[in-house]
Amino acid sequence: MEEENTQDSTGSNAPLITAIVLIASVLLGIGFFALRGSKKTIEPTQTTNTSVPTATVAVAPPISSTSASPSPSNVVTPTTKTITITGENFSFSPNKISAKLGDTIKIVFTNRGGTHDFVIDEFNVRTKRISSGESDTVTIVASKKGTFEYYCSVGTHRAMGMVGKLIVE
Ligand SMILES: [Cu+2]
Repeated sequence: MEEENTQDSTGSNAPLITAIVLIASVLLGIGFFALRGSKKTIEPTQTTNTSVPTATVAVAPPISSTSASPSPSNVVTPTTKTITITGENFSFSPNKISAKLGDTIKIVFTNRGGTHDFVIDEFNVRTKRISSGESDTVTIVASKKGTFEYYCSVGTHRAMGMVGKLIVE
């Protein structure tokens, strides 16, 4: 009893029990409060962190609406065209072809003399090496603007002038 200085020294048991219950509940309350409070006060960065995902979520809808809006405005209809190119020793005919950005070009490469192929490095296009009288077809999607060289990769044919130009505009 002497050690419980904070209690009223009335001597009866009832106030003591009441005091213990009170202290217990107060301690519980304090503990609960401390737990909740510590989350808020010790880690103020959490408040900042939680606001960041909220911002990300808020940013997300504009992205989808931005990506959705170009689609209707994309009225450009890509076309598919077929171009026949003839190869011989040592040239292509025609040696210049053109396309619009986004076009799909079907190249029918026909060989009328020697062994040749048709290659455009920038579009990863390459026909088989074909002999005289044969033909092979490749498809180019003109996904970038510029002037690209097509050539024959057999021997030194490219250096001998077996080249042409694909112009995408
Ligand atoms: Cu060739």
